[in-house]
Amino acid sequence: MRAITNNSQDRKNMQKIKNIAVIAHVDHGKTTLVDGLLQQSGTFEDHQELEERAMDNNDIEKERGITILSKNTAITYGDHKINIIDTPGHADFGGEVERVLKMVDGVLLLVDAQEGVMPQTKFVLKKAIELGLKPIVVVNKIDKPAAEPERVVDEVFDLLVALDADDEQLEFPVLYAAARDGYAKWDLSDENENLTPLFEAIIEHVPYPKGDAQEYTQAQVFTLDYDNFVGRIGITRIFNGKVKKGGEYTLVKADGEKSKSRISKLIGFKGLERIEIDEAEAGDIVAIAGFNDIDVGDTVADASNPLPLDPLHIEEPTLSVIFSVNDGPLAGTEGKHVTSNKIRERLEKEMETNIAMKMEPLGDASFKVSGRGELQIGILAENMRREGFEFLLARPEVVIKEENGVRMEPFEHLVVDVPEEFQGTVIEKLGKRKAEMTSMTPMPDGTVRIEFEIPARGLIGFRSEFLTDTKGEGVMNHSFLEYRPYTGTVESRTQGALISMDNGEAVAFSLYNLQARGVLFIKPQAKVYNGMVIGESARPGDLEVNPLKGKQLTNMRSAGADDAIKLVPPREMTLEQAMEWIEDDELVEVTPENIRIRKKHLDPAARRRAARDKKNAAAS
Ligand SMILES: Nc1nc2c(ncn2[C@@H]2O[C@H](COP(=O)(O)OP(=O)(O)OP(=O)(O)O)[C@@H](O)[C@H]2O)c(=O)[nH]1
Ligand SMILES: [Mg+2]
Repeated sequence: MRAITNNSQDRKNMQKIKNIAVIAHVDHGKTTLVDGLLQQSGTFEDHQELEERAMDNNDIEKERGITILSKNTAITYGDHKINIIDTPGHADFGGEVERVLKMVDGVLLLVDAQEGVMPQTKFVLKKAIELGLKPIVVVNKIDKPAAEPERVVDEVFDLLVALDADDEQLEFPVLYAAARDGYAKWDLSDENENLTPLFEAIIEHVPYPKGDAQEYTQAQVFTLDYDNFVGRIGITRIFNGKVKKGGEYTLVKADGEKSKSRISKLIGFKGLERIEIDEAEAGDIVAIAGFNDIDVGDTVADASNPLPLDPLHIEEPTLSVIFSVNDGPLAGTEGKHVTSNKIRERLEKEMETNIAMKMEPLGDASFKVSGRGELQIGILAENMRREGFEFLLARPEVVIKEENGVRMEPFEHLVVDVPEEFQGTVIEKLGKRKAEMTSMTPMPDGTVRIEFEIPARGLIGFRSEFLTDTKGEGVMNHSFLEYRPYTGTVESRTQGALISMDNGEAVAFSLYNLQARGVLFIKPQAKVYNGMVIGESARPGDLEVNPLKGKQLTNMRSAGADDAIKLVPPREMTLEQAMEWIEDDELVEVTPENIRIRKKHLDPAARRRAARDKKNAAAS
């Protein structure tokens, strides 16, 4: 039986909670701002040192300096508890942002005072506006010499108008900040002091959570975690009612399936720590253990009257890559987990926690993994190789949809910033990839900002070409726009591959001779095999070469002479670069120790046959 209580009376006793997400384009300073908020809230004891970008706590996040997974923390400010969710800014992890926006009542939208509104600023703000959230705009990095904070505020305003924001959303508060230096202020002429103005803005402008602690329990899982002692943990936002340690609840899955279980452990957040608690109520964010098959999107509901919340809908993946078992001659020599079963188990596990990705077994020991972009899929592959997996990756393909009998493909919004002298080349190259220019603006630092709409297919493999064409000075950013009718053939790599015709170890003498043919990917002594790609040819069309041809078999002294040979350092590609580089008839071989590129058909005769078949199929 449920006690009948006076609601307004109870509201007063409810903890004062604010739930916010920090959203922005990549690198605009979200995680750094969260550091500042953690530090200045007094959540930490004086002797506790806070690491830089403390929330980016997994290995790849630390190495690359980017946020991949959204994470939550809680701070106290005066008599308020503020739950903060730090989100990733890279477009490929947009799904992380989408799912957490439903868990908060307000957002801090950060915009770099120099870069201004970028593709992912649009994407995340659009999602926030659609959910009716009112942003607090934080113009960050105002310390940068080329900062133009006023221009940036205008850009945000124009963007909100373009996104059909309502009047209330258009009256967004604006603060000017340097997250790294730990201050925010209402007026550019104010002193640089601390983040107090931002704390106050959060308390004033973010609405209190709407739920009711006396209602039937409804909490929704937005992130999963794992603990060796208690097993799967669901991080949930409680929308109504209470959750108690030891209490029995019903877990309602997205498909409506129900199961009952007890909460074995209830965990609250405080700064970077997790603390065991006995009870939490509507409005709060807590972690729940005790449900073995808890998943993202599930509702933890009252056992006597389970009322599910809407499942989390997020945008569909736009890109897919086929993972398959390594069947090359070096298979199993470097990895621990190499079988189809192991790969399937690992991919299935990933799909449970990552609702922005999908996996489809294709039979013949291969699996189609779909996500938002090469980086998202590349990071999964990178994590797997670190765990000891070995596998092959095929060229990324966009996810094509059929709508009312029309073939549709994903389009992206692309923004490039390039020094003026390179704009001609970049526009020409993008034209070949079916991009349409939508605007061109000279920037204060002498570069030109050019915006395009481009089929996502056209972007595959473009980044490395772009960096070469702009001598590394160009900056490109893109994020998903929408599905549009299919645009026909898009130009891809023009250079052929240099293919090894033999098995063994590469010899310096022979690599030296091959350097004139193109750019090599390998060093002397690298293991090579027949059909492995060892470099990019300077010309179109593949070329079979022999990287083993040395003189050391006939003349001992040449081994010493080999050391004296001056070789150009090879082009070492990251997993994502390799994935973008390859063509349809090539694969990336990923092992814990190496990233190699190979032809799908290792045997030259089979390769020629496949090429002929493909040509005939295209002609008919
Ligand atoms: N000049 C300047 N640099 C800043 C400021 N705030 C952050 N940065 C720098 O900007 C870079 C990116 O900061 P992060 O906090 O990782 O940015 P982020 O938005 O969390 O990035 P993602 O999570 O990858 O989207 C780091 O090198 C920071 O030191 C600032 O106020 N001024
Ligand atoms: Mg970050």
